[in-house]
This record gives sequence, C-alpha cells and structure tokens, in this order.
Amino acid sequence: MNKEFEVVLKEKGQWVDEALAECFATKFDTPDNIISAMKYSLFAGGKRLRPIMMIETCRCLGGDVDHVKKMACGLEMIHTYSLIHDDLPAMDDDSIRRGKPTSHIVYGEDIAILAGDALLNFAIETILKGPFESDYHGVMNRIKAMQVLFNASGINGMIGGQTGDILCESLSHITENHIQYVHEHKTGALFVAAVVCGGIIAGASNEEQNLLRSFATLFGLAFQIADDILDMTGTEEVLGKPINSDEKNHKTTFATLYGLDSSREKMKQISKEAKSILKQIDHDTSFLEELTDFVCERTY
Ligand code: GRG
Repeated sequence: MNKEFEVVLKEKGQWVDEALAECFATKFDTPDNIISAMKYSLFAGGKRLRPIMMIETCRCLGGDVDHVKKMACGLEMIHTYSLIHDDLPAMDDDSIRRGKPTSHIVYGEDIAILAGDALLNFAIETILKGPFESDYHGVMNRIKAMQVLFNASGINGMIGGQTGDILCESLSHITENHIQYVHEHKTGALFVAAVVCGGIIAGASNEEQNLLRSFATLFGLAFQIADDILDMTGTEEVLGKPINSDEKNHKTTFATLYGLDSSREKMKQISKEAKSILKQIDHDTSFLEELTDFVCERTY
C-alpha cells in the first residue's frame, strides 16, 4: 500500500473531522443523550472517504472546497446513519463498528434508531446551511447537487440497495446481477453522489458529470469487492468490525460466489476501467486515481 498516500488521506480526513466538529458547535434544544449518540458514531474513526471524494473532485475540477464543505459533512452524516441502522439487530446485528461497540450496544436500540434518524435530518439542515456560510451563489447547481445526493441516499440508491440485499437473503439462487444491483445501490450510490455533487458545485459540464458517474459506479464496485474480500481475509483488530459477517448472515458476495482469486482479478479489472474513465476528464484527476488503488489495496 502507498504509505505516502495514506498520510495524505489521513490529513484530509482530519480536515473533515474538524468541519464536522464545527457543525456541532451550536446549542441544541434536545436531551444531551441524542447528541451524544450522534457524535459517538460520527467521531468513531471512519475513513471519511465519501466527503474526501466530494471535496477532492470539486478541487480537481477547479472549484473552491469551501463551497462544498457543508455538503461533504452532510454526506458523512448520511453514511454514518446508514451504518448505525445497518448494525441494528433487525439488520446485520453487529456489535462492533469502527473498532468500537455499535450504537445500539452503547445507547440501546431505541436511541440508536433515533441517532440514525437525527443524523439524516441534521445532514439536510447542515447542507442547507452551506449557501449562507460561503460566498458561492450557484443556487441551481446547489439544488441540482442536493437532488443528486438525496436520490442516491434514498430508494433509487442506498435504501433500494439495502432492501435488495435483505430480499436476497430469502432467495435460493443469487446471480451476479443481483449482487451487482445491491453493490451499485447500497454502496456505489453514495460514492457516485460524492463525485458528481463535487463536480456540479465546481461547475462540471454534463459530459464531465457523466464521466464522474461512470467512474464512481466502478469505484464503488471495486470498493465493495475489496470489502467482501477483507470480510474473508482481514482481522477484526485492523478492520474495526467483525470478520466473516457475510457468512454469518448467509450473504452471497462476489468473493463467496467466485472465490478470492477470481474476485481479486475482477476487482483489478474494474479499477483499471475506472481509472481509464478518469483519463477522459480534462483535469488533474490523480488523487481519484490513487484513491482507486488505495481502496483495492487497503487492509481496513
Ligand atoms: C433506513 C432503516 C434504514 C437503514 C439504512 C441503507 C442502510 C441501512 C445501510 C446500507 C449501508 C451499508 C452498510 C453499506 C455498505 C457500504 C460499506 C461497506 C460501508 C463501510 O464504508 P467505509 O469502509 O466505512 O467507508 P468507514 O467506517 O471508514 O466510514
């Protein structure tokens, strides 16, 4: 793994951490417990890949990162809410996430559900604050980006994928098409939103937005195959979450369907294709290229 790039990624992650902390520097009219539960999961040590991708796509297409800061924070809140709900007993029933006990273990199921709901709503409020806190007045671009983001996190994206994933559990035969649908929606949609929204705020043309979408769809697939491989080969200590959870939940993945070697081959092929799409964008996309290599080579 490229150690230098890992350091860069950590620094960018810290920038996101600080931006997220700023969002909580306000007085809330609510019991402390819910704020504590929201912050517990949000600041548990996630890699911040999605907000970093949004910010870096905006930067590489010539935009100002301050213009996308609040939207990037909102995206990380949406991602975190999905993880809290995904870990619930009614879903994957996991007790460790980001190296710590999951929300429902610490706060109970009722507060964990509310913490997820609260993060989703706070994400929207935070994103809507963006225009008032920066000098960017591209109102239509902001509205377009929000539409892309909420479409991706809803039924046409992440929630659709999660539903498909749950329904797959009752199927006796799962095909590659099923798995691809689940991955592209449950995992890929937020990556697509990250880069397309970053691009829109930077003023990307329709053609550039389409290229970003195609890149991120493949990136998401490669990311998820890496995740499935790590579920079979990684350690709980390094991953910060239980291993063999796909087996425990009787989930068919590329790795369980085709085995580790073929899955690695498929992941490499997909990441190569993803990087070739970036080459068609007339800007310096080297960060996104290196990130693609990072997610395929990562151990966490
Ligand atoms: C609305 C009831 C309700 C539930 C939502 C949509 C959903 C539940 C869950 C889907 C979220 C999910 C688990 C997607 C899988 C993607 C994935 C592998 C996430 C882990 O991403 P990383 O590695 O995590 O970027 P960190 O912790 O680094 O942020």
